[in-house]
Amino acid sequence: NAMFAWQRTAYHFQPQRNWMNGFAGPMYHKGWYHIFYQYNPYSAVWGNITWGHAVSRDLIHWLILPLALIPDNWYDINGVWTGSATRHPEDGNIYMLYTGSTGNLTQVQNLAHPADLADPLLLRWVKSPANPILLPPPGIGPKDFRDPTTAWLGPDGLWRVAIGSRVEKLGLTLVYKTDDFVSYELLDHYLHSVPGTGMWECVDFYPVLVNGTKGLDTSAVGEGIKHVLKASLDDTKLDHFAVGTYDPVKDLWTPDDPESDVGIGLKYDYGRYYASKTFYDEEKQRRILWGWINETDTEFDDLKKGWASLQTIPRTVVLDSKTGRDLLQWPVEEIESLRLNFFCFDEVLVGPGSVVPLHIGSATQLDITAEFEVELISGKKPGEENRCDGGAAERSSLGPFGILALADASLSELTPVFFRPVQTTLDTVTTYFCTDQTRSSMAPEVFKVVYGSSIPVVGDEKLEMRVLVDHSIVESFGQGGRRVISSRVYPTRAIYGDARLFLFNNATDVNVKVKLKIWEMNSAFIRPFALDQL
Ligand code: DQQ
Repeated sequence: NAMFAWQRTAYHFQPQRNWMNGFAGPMYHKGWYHIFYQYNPYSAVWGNITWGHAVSRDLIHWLILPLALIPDNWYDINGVWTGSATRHPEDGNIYMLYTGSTGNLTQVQNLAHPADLADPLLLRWVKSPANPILLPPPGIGPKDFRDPTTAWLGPDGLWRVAIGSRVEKLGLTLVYKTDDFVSYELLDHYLHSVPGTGMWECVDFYPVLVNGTKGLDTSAVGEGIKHVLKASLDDTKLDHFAVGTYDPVKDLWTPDDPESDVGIGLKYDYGRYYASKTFYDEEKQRRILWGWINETDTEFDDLKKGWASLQTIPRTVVLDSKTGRDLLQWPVEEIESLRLNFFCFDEVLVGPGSVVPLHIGSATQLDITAEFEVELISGKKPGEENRCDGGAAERSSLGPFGILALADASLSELTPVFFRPVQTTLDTVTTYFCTDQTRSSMAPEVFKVVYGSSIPVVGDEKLEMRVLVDHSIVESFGQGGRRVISSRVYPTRAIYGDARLFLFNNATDVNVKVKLKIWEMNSAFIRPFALDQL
């Protein structure tokens, strides 16, 4: 539909038409990255959930393959829902576990295998004759039992699979043991649970190095390793995580900081982001994270345009060794292969209350890195403060300042990504990292909110952000990815050649000096693959 063509992204993953939600079963196989996605083949709204399938050599350019799993058995007739892949280290077999929604909407777990492991594209999938392999256990509601994780191997030689659930408002993770992925034993305790958090969807559980940037195989345990537990909360529609310690003998995970437990502490992304999933990329020894960016316009618009939602740029994820409690998410290095024209600004001075245009031509496809140096204007003293809530227009002593992405020349549309340092006591400053969508679109019925969070600034770190702009997506990484905000915006004027980039400083008492590196980004190749070309 040409009417909404400018909302299509150029280098984020999205099918050509129809509805998509979260990823399932990402993995690397014989030179190809595979992703599967929740897909409605018939409409731009959720329903008829089927597994779309795409492959890539580099996580950037994708060939969209035929549907991998369709709802065609009683145990998944209402939908082939989210699942995860496990590769057996000995026989190389791939065990794909997924949730099926049955005719009466009961959630059951099922198993599938590639029909031919020698096929690098894994085109055909076979469902196990043993399906369903798990039914909701006693005490668990039939609609509260979904999204099996990648399995990890325990010290007793048995595999563990975690499945998210709840008992009333107690959000929790069940653990099953298996040696063949067909018969399972439910443990008599939860891996973890948090009161008041409700249903845990798309649970993810994986090890991270305390010191180091390499990713770890999902089964890794031992010295110098922590474990991340993530749940997508049905109640908040956000992905919450915490870093903690896993006891592989007792199969218990404990958060390092109970005050900042799963669901009441940190989030992967403070913008529009849900149903994420990681996998271990053995090829490059890194853990890769993807999340789903749902629309924030109306269902009516989605039906008109004939498609809905996208995926984030794949990000590596590691523990932040400086704080020990945060994660650092960063766009995979392969994204840099899309960089075209380069613009470098050594030191742009942005005085209090000013906006500075950056003359870089069209600003719809960009990779921006910006470093901010803040200088108190002599004689001034930092004053009364607030946080993200007031957006980019509310002035305070030390902020906000940042960039205006997807802005038109007259600044009638703009999406500010900014820092707001706040003097909390005489010698403490708390900094907030935010994206203000309130003026991102002249269209009436789209989300107009300010996203954000406080962001730790450690030692003598400069304030720095990286922002990926892609037509209707602004994906922002603060302090090396310690905080991330994905924003879905719908400019009507700041499109194609009319989109501009500016710097702004709405602080009253500081000058800001900005160092920038900006690349115009090429489009990625993301197309259906004509199999008759094989
Ligand atoms: N969506 C899937 C479920 C999952 C939810 C169904 C997350 O498996 O719990 O499409 O958005």
